[in-house]
Amino acid sequence: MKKKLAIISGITGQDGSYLGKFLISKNYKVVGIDRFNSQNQKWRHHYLKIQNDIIYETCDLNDELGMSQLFRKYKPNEFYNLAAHSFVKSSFDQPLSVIDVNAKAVVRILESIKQITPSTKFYQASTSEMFGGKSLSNLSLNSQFNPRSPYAYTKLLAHFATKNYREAYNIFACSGILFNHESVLRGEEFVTKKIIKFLVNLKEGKSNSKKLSLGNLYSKRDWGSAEEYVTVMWRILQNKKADDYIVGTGQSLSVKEFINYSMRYLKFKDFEWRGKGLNEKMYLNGKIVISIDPKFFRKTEVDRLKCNVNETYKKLKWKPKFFKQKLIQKLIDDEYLLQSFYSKI
Ligand code: NAP
Ligand code: F7E
Repeated sequence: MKKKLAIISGITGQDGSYLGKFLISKNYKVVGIDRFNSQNQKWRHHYLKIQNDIIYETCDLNDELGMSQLFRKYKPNEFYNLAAHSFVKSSFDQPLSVIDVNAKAVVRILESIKQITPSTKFYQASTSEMFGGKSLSNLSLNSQFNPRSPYAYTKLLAHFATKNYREAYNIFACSGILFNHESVLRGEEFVTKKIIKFLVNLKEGKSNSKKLSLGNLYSKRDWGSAEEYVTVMWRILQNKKADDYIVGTGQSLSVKEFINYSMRYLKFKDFEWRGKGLNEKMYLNGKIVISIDPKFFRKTEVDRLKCNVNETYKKLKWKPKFFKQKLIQKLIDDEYLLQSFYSKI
């Protein structure tokens, strides 16, 4: 039987790397879109040992001609649009370039599908950030959107464009509204990776790890596993009908709770939090190890996000295995494995 062909944009990122690995294991031919300067980002592919199984095509998502040529050349069965400016904090500093990649480029891809390969199934990486979130209740597809960053409002445009191409042109275009999902391959600017890498180094007595500065300790996130969530992206495109989906764990933790669980799993004793607001600090054996730096605060924060997991289950017949302590334990165990992998090469 002929292999299915999938194109993944954002192949060098956390999700692109895990999705590439998963689709290769499903016997797909995987074409990954990287950028000219992506070379140093291939570390994830080396770690997952997939670099020889991916056909790399270098093309910026904003390169309209280059992108449309990829559709002509490969006529993909599936296209997973994972490329994005994905860091919420820095999206405030460069809103116009965020609009280009997170919104306009998505409409161009949908146009290419419409004009060149209308049977290509399309997955759009939508996000729980679109909800904004002051809401206390669990978020579902019917919840109100209230984007609070350039990242979120550009993703919302792409989300509605995906829906519109589905309804107006009958294209198999789906959005997965995914809540935060983490892994050892997460970029180091994101809070879970920042905390876990610091604490593991601290535990191991590495000299570069004496103190960590963080922003808002009290925002709450519904954190799941990236390795698990990429399998859901694939499931979404295998369903009979194109639709939108919401994917989370139904559990949320504050940044501070995330740190406390991590400290306990790493068997740190004698740690305590003292002070309030900008003066809040964590002490270990009497010494400050975590403090607050306002430079990590967002101009407009999303205070809490929690998914209505019943909706995830109802529409996808899928339940997450990793959340709360189990997720944190995996992130820490995997951080040790990653560090040991790199110490040997
Ligand atoms: P990530 O690690 O930051 O990866 C982003 C990818 O986009 C990288 O491969 C990056 O390439 C690529 N990219 C950025 N700008 C590009 C451009 N102009 N042209 C081509 N490629 C470009 O993000 P992730 O965590 O894997 O997330 C994957 C997708 O899911 C993103 O769209 C994100 O917004 C969305 N999402 C993520 C989460 C989450 O919790 N992880 C939740 C909901 C939605 P380089 O390596 O060259 O920089
Ligand atoms: O922040 C707080 C910060 O940057 C999480 C992206 O994948 O998930 C991700 O977006 C929370 C925020 O992720 C620091 O203020 C405190 O409340 O890890 P983050 P994010 O902004 O939730 C969504 C679903 C996406 O779609 C995005 O692409 O942690 N926080 N102190 C901090 N955050 C960071 N980065 N650094 C700190 O020092």
